[in-house]
Order: sequence, then structure tokens, then C-alpha cells
Amino acid sequence: MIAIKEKFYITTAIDYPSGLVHLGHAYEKTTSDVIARWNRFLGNETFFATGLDCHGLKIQRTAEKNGMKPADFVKKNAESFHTLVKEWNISNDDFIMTTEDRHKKVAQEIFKKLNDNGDIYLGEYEGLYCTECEAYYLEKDLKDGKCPVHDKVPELIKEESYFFKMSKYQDKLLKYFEENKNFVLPLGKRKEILNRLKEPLKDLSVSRTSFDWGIKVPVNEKHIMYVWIDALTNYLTIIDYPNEKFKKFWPADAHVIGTDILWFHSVIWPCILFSAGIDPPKTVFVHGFINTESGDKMSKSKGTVIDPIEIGKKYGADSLRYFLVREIPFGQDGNFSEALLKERVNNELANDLGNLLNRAIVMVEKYSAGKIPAGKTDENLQKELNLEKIQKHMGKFELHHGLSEIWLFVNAVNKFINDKKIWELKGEEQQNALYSITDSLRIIANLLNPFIPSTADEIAKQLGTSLEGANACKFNLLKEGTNVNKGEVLFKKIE
Ligand code: ME8
Repeated sequence: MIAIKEKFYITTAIDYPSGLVHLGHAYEKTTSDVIARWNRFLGNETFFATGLDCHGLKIQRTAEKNGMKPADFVKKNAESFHTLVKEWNISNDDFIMTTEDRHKKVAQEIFKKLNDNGDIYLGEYEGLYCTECEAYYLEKDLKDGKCPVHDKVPELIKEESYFFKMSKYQDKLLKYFEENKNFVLPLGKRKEILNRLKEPLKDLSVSRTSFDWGIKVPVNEKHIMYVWIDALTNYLTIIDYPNEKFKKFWPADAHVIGTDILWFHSVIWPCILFSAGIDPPKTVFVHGFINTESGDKMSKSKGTVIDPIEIGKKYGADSLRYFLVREIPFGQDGNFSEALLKERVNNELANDLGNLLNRAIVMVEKYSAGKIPAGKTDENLQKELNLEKIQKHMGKFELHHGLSEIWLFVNAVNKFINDKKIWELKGEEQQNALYSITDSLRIIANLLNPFIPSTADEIAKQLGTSLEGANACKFNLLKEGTNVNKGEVLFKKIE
């Protein structure tokens, strides 16, 4: 695995704090975290951004329903998002709230750029608006007169509005798609958008006058900016647009988002950037939706929203991180099932990995006085680790395949122990076998660090070593004579 030092900028969507954090948010942050950590593992200079999308009519109305001012409401709900980030070990480099001054400044600056470029004009908007999506709909795009995402009848709005000349950028956008085959991944999603782009793009209403929870339009303070223009520009604010950090990290290497907000990221966002004279992001990666065990959408009214903080406390963050990445092919929808979680934790984390470490440490204590013996890692065992394949998957955002491939090696080490019958060996042969196992476990800990960071740390600690990333994924680097430190079992079985 050769690490080439590059910059890598990855973002999650910024979540609406109109309610508390849910498992879908946790899934997006976890998978993005694995990618960010994998890039740090490779030695890339990585910036990982996440945060909250605090403005808009939906937040204002929900706050009012709760008898609160939007600013207080947002602050209160933000706590659960911060708790998630901490408890699930999300390694974001910054956390943005769109209510911050630094963001107001950038959002207004970008709006001004569009205006200065002649792409903003005043008109009147008359049409349908879904507050849940914070999006405009055409009659023909509704399902039985309702928003296809939220199954709610949209509101008819008629008000003065500024418009953005999105139609002007259709050809440029199509060219960008053509020249950047990985702009939208997985490829099925790219096709979906290209299909929709066969129809002419309409100009976009980008301001509202009928409520005030948002950022003011710089050229006319009676208007507030459409919440999606405000929200999308967070990706620039958080890397300090237009200064040094922005120059280093932009364009974003990956915006990781859910399928419901693809249009905003793959059509509206690049058009805004074209107009502002900024390059579009390199990849918009679309993950699937996490549904309930029976395959239904999580729903507040049905009481089926899964609270990631509660299940995190129950099972531990690494178990959930492992389960979500391993179980659900990245890019596809999946159901969250505690029964399947239990199976994977017990069989894979507790048995395959936890027992492997435990057996290794016990044998080092028994046959080598608690010290890593001198030795060389078995050549045949070395061949069981396919680093190239792992990296190939990870580079294509196939996190589930990357993790499965690492697991093949975990199981190869288990097989090695059973086949070698270390307890029957003597002298140098026994030392070499013990060394092979502990040295392999050291590499496994480095490879698993992006996925299950606390567990990886614990494995390294018990082996008396530390985690050093891709450069440490070579055999025969474990130092002989180091004391092992027997600790707690890695994973307790779930009853
Ligand atoms: O859309 N499973 O915020 P949001 C997986 N503020 N992912 C899910 C999910 C589920 N069940 N439910 C939601 C917004 N998501 C905007 C984004 S970005 C400039 C502005 C994903 O809180 C969803 O697809 O509704 C999105 O990527 C993210 O969670 C935030 O959703």
C-alpha cells in the first residue's frame, strides 16, 4: 500500500436540528468518518466537515410549535448532534452552525457574486412549496398532489422573489458531468440525474419575504435567502473561503449525502459555483436510507425513529459503526435490525476478532513470558492479506467490501492458529508462529482503525505497540521483547 500525500476534503450534509439526531444522521457521519480516517491512515492531509442547517421555514415553524424562539430551539436540539459526534467517535475537524457570523458573511458574499455576475433578477414566485423538503415542486412532480418524499400536500406560495438564472448553466453542467464520470456516485444515481437533465432547467427562486428566520439578501434586506443557498455555502464557510484553507482544500473531494438531497448537490450547487467562478466538487457520493427492521421509513408520528445515542449506550459505538458499515452496502438502503446486529457482534467482533486477540495474548504469556518473541511472520500467512484489494475498494467508496476483505485476513489468522497447533510446537517454530499471529494482529489493528477506532487502540495497547497507519501495514515490524498487556475482552457477547 503506497501512500501518496494528497489533500482530502470530505463533508457530510448539514442536518436540520428541527428534531433530535436520528440513526440516519449517525449513519452518514459514521461512513464519512470511516472515509476521512482512511485518508488520514493513507497519510493524506484530511479535512472532515459536518454541522447543522439552522435556518428556514421548517425550523421556524417547529420552534413556534414548541413555544420557542428559533435560535433557542436550534441551540437546544443541537446538543444531541454534538453528543452523537462525541460518543460515536466522529473525527470531524470542525462543526458548523449556519447561524454563526462566519457563515452569514460567506453566504452573503456568494449571493453578491451571483448578483454581480448578472445571474440574479427580481420576479414573483407563484407555485408549490414543501416545507419539509424546503423545496419547490412542479405539479407534474407530485404524487397524487403530494410531495413524493414526505407525502404531504405542498403550500401554494405567491410572493416577490429573487431568481437565480440556473437555466444559463445547463450546458456547462452537462459538460461537467460528461468530463467527470465520478461526479455523482454510485453510477445509478448519476444516470438518474442525467435523465432529469434532459429537460430544460428552470430558474430558481432564491429568496423569501414571508418569514424571517434566515440570512438577509445582501442587495435587499426585505428578503431572506432561500435556505438551500444558505445551507450549501456552508461547505465554503467551514474551510474559511476565500482564504488559505479554502485554497488548499477546495474543491471538495467528497460530499457524502442521502438520496433525497441529490438534486441540490449535483445540480443547484454546481450551478451556483459556476456563477461564483468556483470549481464544483469532485464527487457527490449518495448513500442509501436506513429504515426500520421491517423496512419502513423511520417516522416521528409512528414512533419508529431510532435514537443513535440510546443504542450507542446499549451496544457501544464500535459495534454500531462496524455493523452499519459491514451490513449495508454503501450506496444502498438497509434496515436496522438488533437481531442482525447481535449476530454480527457475537460472531465477528466477539469471536473472530476478540477471541483472536485474547488467544494471542494468553499464548504470549504462556509460551514467551509475556514478551513478543523474536521471529518472522509466516510467508503463507502474509499472502492472505491483500492490501491492494482493500485499497481498491476503499478508493471506490466500497466500504463494506473493504471491511470484508480485512476480515478475510482476520479469519486467515484464526485458521493459522488452529492449523499450527501452537501448543504442540517447540522452540523457534513456536516463536515464529507466535510472532506471526501478533505481528498480523498489529496490522489488523492499523487497518481497522478507521472503522472501529477505540477497538483498534485497545488491540495496539494490548500488543504493546501503537497505531501508525498505512506505512505500518508491512510484516515483521512488531518489536521483539515488548511486553504484552492483557486487558478486558474486546467485545462482550450480546445475550
Ligand atoms: O436534508 N437514512 O437535513 P436532514 C440515511 N439540512 N440517511 C438519512 C436518513 C435515513 N433514514 N434520513 C436523513 C437536510 N438522512 C439538509 C441538508 S446539506 C447542505 C443540507 C440524511 O437533517 C439525508 O439524506 O433532513 C441528509 O443527507 C442528511 O441525513 C441530513 O438530513
